[in-house]
Amino acid sequence: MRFDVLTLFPDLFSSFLKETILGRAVKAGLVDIRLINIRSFARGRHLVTDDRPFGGGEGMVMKPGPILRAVESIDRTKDRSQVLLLTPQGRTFDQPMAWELSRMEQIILICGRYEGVDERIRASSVDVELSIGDYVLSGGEMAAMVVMDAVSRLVPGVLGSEASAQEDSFEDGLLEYPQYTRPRVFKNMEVPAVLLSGDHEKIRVWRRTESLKRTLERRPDLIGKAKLTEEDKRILAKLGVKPGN
Ligand code: 9D3
Repeated sequence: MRFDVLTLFPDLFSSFLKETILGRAVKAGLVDIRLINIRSFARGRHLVTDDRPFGGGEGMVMKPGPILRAVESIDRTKDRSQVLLLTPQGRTFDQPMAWELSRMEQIILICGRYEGVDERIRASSVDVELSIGDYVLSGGEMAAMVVMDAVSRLVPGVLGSEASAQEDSFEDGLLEYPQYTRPRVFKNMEVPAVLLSGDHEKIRVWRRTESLKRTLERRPDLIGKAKLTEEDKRILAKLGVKPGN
């Protein structure tokens, strides 16, 4: 998997790439990340990358030329290659999209700054526009890191234990059950006895019940979309949820 990141602030990525699981994947040769400074494709004495919006208004807009030349400088020998624009107007990134992107060979991420990028970049150079959620960031870099993190850990071999990606919360559409480690008593709070019982079947059912309870309470919107087994439906019935709900 290869990521080409187009940004005005490549330095923002350095600790992220050094310190995370992605850094390890890069070292292991499973992921290749190239940072491309859009400014190096600007022209003129001052290497300007932004300009005032036609029609007036606050702030600055990223000029199309430098971004277009930066995209065109990338070798796209890869078969499965996509250009993503990180923008508040994009589709909200989620786990199914992360899985889809993990099947790509090359992902080109364009990080916007200022009030946004010239509209003609969308038409000429972008396959997909992505947002990471409904809040205001000051640029696309953090969003690009979020996408790279979520996608790369699904690439075979990147995660330490292969099972974990599949076991994750959101893969079955439910929130995770509560976790405990030592000490057994902390601030007068005990670890639930079932977890110390050694009865693996009882533990499995308790965890599944807690997952369902937590999802019902905190994210009722997820229950309808979740992959529920017959056992889940029995547990939900016991929790007072009517079938088909
Ligand atoms: C406050 C400015 N907004 C109204 C004029 C527009 C605006 C422009 C540029 C708001 C944010 C940004 C910068 N954000 C991103 O580039 C961005 C983003 C985000 O802000 N939220 C969630 N996902 C993303 S992906 C890229």
